[in-house]
Amino acid sequence: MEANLKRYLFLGEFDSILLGFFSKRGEVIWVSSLDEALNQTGNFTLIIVDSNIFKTKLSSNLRTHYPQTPILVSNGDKHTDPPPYVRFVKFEEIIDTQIMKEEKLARTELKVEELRKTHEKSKKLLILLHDHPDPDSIASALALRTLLKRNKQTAVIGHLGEKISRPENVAMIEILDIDLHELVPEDLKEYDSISMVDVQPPYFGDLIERVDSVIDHHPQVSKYEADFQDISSEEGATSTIMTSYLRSAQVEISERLSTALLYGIRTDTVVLNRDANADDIEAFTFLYPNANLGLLRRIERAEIPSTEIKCFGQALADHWIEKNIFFVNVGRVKREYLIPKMADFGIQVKGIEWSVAFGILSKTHLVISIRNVGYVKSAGRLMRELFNEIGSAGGHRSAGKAVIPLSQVRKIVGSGSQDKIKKWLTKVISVAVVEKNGNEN
Ligand SMILES: [Mn+2]
Repeated sequence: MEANLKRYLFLGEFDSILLGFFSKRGEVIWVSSLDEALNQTGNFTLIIVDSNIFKTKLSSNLRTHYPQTPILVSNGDKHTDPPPYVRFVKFEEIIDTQIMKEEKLARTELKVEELRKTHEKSKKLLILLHDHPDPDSIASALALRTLLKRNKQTAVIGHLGEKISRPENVAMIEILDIDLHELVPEDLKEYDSISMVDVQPPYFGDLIERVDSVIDHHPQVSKYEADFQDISSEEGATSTIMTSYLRSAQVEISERLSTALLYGIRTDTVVLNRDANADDIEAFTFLYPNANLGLLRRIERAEIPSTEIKCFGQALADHWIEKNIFFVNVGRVKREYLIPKMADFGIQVKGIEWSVAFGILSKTHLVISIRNVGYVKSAGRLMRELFNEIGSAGGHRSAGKAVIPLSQVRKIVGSGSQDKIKKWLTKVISVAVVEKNGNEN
């Protein structure tokens, strides 16, 4: 007998499918009584007992006779007081979960077909990101390009707005060698098809007349036209949606793309902590073995320029706490990322449930970044409710952001003085947060 041949002893009634699965793994011996089970020669890899005949006494008999063999009890309900060496396994459930997964992927493949058709005729496609591209949006764009079997020439990844500044994002672009184009509105004419990932048309106001496809995980806020729309707001990252597209279409995911998507999921869900669901975890687990963790570490360790350390110090000096909300005025900044970085910092302060950081960017806009601890999930909604009328606002459940032109701010507070802005924001945000807590309790 081969040393590594697996032998399975089945005792009781079993579905032929289950027996079939095990016979593919090794030798199956199927008996109907305990006596027969105890009369076998040789050893077994595993003993599987039918739940209908399972009794503690029966398992201890088997245990005495085959002291080295673990015992599984198939299906049936969990025993109230299971003997320590017996595992209860619902085989039907395991198979059911797998079937569901395959079914989901098969259905996703139909979507992918539709998406591919949408852009089929395009000679020059634009994959458009929001104005401040983050790892999730960049990775999703790369994934879409791969999914559509296009290259740098036939599918350009671009964004409007300013050059990206957050050190990790700059590092991601450099280390993964991603060609991200800074566009101005006139450039849009060059493209015969537009796809938006990680953002939806209303974000751009009236700037973009026609969008062919939209793939996003932010909640849908208003209606718009697009041939293909996939808004899965239950997912923690657009990268999760794109990973399922690639898997369902059986497209090979390169090391570079795996690394990018993994980083996208990591950052949007703060290492699977914020707004992550089972799909995010599944996508993460799938990508992990194929990603380059060395590159990831280099991206994440991106240094903050020493000249900017001073800004952090100055900003922190100007903080206050009102109703468990941490506020910090970052002041005038050249690079926007300092503001969300400070909001991230504030949420770590003991006893804090919300953290708000704001500052004035390139002398023209007030940028507000907000975080909450997670169980009061409505940061994006809060930002929209408060600031949508006067600027652009939105975000996830536990992280939100608003960008408001200073001209609008002046209309409300009378002047652009930082003192007045501080008072105004402290008031509107603390009132809204208290109201929200009231509603949800
Ligand atoms: Mn995202």
